[in-house]
Parts: sequence; structure tokens; C-alpha cells
Amino acid sequence: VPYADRAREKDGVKAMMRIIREHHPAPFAPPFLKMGEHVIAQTAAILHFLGPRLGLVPEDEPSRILALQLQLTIADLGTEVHDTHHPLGSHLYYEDQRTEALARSGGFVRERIPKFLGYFERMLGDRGHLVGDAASYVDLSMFQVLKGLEYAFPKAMTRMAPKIPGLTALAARVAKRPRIAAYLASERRIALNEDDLFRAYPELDIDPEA
Ligand SMILES: N[C@@H](CCC(=O)N[C@@H](CS)C(=O)NCC(=O)O)C(=O)O
Repeated sequence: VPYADRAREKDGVKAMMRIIREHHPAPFAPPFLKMGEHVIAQTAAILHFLGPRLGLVPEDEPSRILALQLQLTIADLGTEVHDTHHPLGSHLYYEDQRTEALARSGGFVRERIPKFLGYFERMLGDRGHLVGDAASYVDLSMFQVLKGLEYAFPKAMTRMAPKIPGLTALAARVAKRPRIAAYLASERRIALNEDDLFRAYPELDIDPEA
């Protein structure tokens, strides 16, 4: 699917800020999709819009609602990941909330990772896909979340691995899909890094069983 990652092009941030300032209705924050004059923000809403257009969600309404439900739960997990390094708020630097980040990360690796991933493993069951019987955007998001968690919390994820065999196998299948593999090998793929949601801060990589 042809698209431009406009924010990463020359003057992209300026163009993005202009849309946030001037477009109506405006996105609150990136990421957002602009298709003609249509602007949609919030990852879950973007995927809800693109899913049917790209054949990445089943056609029936119960499946589409289930996909949205799971995607919003992934977004909740994302917010909790964010709060491991910014527990006091996004308006402060990580360096100004390290003590709180440590406390927050302990609870996250001990309680929240098992609860969220246990839920998704149960939702997957012994099926090949989280929604319906074909790949959906939820499978792709789950791949990204697992890669991010493995990057940020390798100790906790090593402990989790035996409990999430279905999700682990799903992520491996997603990575092998020819077009996903091509994307992952391309320069469009942004390597995980410490300015983004999933951050590899060694001090926050707490062993949940230590
Ligand atoms: N829930 C939103 C999260 C959006 C978000 O957190 N965006 C970040 C950058 S990736 C941001 O710019 N936030 C600005 C702010 O919250 O003030 C989504 O899933 O798209």
C-alpha cells in the first residue's frame, strides 16, 4: 500500500504541526493518517478505518468490534508501558522521575505483563489468529507489542515465554509474512529506541522473580 511517512520527510514536523493547528477536526497528537482531506488520529481508530480497506479485518460486525476491543486493550497496555518510564507525566524528563519509574516498572513486570499477555494468550487459544481465521491488524499489533516488550523488558519476557507459546508463535508467523518481512528489512522500519514508547533502560529491566 503506497503511503508517505510525512513526518519523517523534509519539513515533515512543520507540516504535521500545521494540521494539528489548522485542520478541523484536529488530531490531539500524532500518529495520524491524512487521506485527502480526511484526518484520523488514534492508532486504534486509524486501524479501524484502514482494516476493512486493506482486508486486515473480517467483514462481519462482531469481528470488527472484537478487533477494535483488542486493539484498545493493546493501547491500554501501551499507556502502561509509557508510564514505566514516565510515571509522573510526559511533561517531565525521565531523569526527573527515575525513582518513581523504578517502582512503577516493578509492578508492571510482576503484575501487569502477566495479566495483559495472559489475557491475549487466552483470547488466541489454540487458533492461529486473534480475530477470525485470517491475519488481522490485531495480529500485526501484537507482533509489534511483543517485540517492544522484549526490547524494553527482556528479563520479564524471558520468564513469560513458556506461558505465551501461542503469542510467540503468532509473532514469528507475522515476521515471516513476505510483505512484513520486506518492511522489517527496509528503512521504513524504525529501530526500537529510547525516544519512543518501548525504551531499553537497563535499570527498569527488573527480573520479576528476583
Ligand atoms: N493513544 C494514542 C497515543 C498518541 C501519543 O501518545 N502520541 C505521542 C507521540 S507518539 C504524542 O505526541 N503525545 C503528545 C501529548 O500527549 O501531548 C495512539 O494510540 O495513537
